Amino acid sequence: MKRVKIDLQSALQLSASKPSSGLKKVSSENLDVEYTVLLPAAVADELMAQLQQSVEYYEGDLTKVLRILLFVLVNYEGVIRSVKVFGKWHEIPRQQVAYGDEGMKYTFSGVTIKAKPWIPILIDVRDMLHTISGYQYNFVLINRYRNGKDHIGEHRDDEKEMDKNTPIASLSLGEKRTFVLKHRDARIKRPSRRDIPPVKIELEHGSLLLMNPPTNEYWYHSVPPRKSAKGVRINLTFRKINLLS
Ligand SMILES: O=C(O)CCC(=O)C(=O)O
Repeated sequence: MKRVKIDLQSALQLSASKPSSGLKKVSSENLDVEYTVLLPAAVADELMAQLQQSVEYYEGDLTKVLRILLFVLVNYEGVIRSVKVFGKWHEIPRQQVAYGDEGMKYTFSGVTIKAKPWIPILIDVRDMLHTISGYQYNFVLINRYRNGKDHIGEHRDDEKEMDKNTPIASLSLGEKRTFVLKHRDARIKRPSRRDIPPVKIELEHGSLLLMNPPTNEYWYHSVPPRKSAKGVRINLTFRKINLLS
C-alpha cells in the first residue's frame, strides 16, 4: 500500500481544532463516556506507522506481573489448619510502556515502573488531546496488542495517584477491538449482584474515547481476546497523575 506523505503535527493540530461535537455520549448508571472516530484514516495510518517506529516497549522483568495464590485449609469445624501462599510471575498478554513528565511512575498489579521521557510524536498527540478536552495530561500508558490473543483483563485505573477529576483520554489505532465496561455491582456474587448490562464499544482505527469521572470508580473495563483479530492494535491512554510525596 502506498504511504501518503503527511505533516503529522499539522494534521493532528487540524483534528484538534475541529469542534468536539463529534463526540457521542454513552451513558449508564455512573457511566459517562464519549466516543468518536477522530482522525481521518490517512492521519491515523501515519500516526500508527510513526509509533511503530519510535515507541520502545518495556522488556525483560518489566513485562511480568506477580500473581499471588492463597490456599487456606480448614477442617470441618471451619478452623484454619494451614495457609500456603504461592507467587508466580506471568508475562502480560500484550506489550506495554509508559511515557510522561519527569518523576512519573506507573503501578500495575503491584509493580511500580518509571515512565520514559516524552518523545516528540507523543507530545503532539498529548497536545492535541489537551486542545480537545481542555485537560493537561502528564502521563501516557501505551498498550500494543500483537494479535487477537493479546488482551487486557477487567480492571479499573484506580491507582491512588490518578487525578480523579481528569477524564482518561484513550486513542486507538490499528485493528478494531471491543472495549467492554462492567459495573462493579454486576461482578459480585449473588445475592448482592445487580443486573446492570455491560456496555460494549467497538474501538476503531483513529478513534478517541473519553472516560469521564466517575466512570472509572464504578465501572471495570477490559479488551478481551478476539480470535478473528489478526492485526496489531496500539492504544494510548493519557492520564493526569498527581505525584504523592
Ligand atoms: O487498550 C485499551 O483500549 C484499554 C487499555 C486499558 O485498559 C488501560 O490502559 O487501562
